Amino acid sequence: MKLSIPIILGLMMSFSSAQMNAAESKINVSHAWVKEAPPNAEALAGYMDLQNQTLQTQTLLRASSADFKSVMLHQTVTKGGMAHMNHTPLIEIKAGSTLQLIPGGYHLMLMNPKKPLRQGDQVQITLEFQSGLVFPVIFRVSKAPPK
Ligand SMILES: [Cu+2]
Repeated sequence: MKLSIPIILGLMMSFSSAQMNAAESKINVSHAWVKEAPPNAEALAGYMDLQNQTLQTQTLLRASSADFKSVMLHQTVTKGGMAHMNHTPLIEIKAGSTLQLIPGGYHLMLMNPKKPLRQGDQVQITLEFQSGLVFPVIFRVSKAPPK
């Protein structure tokens, strides 16, 4: 028993320092999903939660995917009871905060899917941030937001 304690402590310490290193340089993405659309839809919408675990504002500049002809950053704004979609050049996530891309707000506009996408399918979308962070995210196609 006594012999195993330093080993456990060592494991715990290396685990927490690895987590801290990741937290210093990471943006955590969760609830990444694409809303299922009718088979002939020219555009689908992608949503996710972007948790900025870094100490700086992170700015999403671009998204791209081999599964679509193009990907744009969009924002839905409601004016006088009418919803409009605007192209937005960037999406900012403040340090230590979470920004949600959700129906009625920011979203990824996914143009011309290269194959039919049904509930349960997955697509990979690469996110590019101003800081130089670039990483792929797996989005699940679904009729409704993930829980
Ligand atoms: Cu849009």
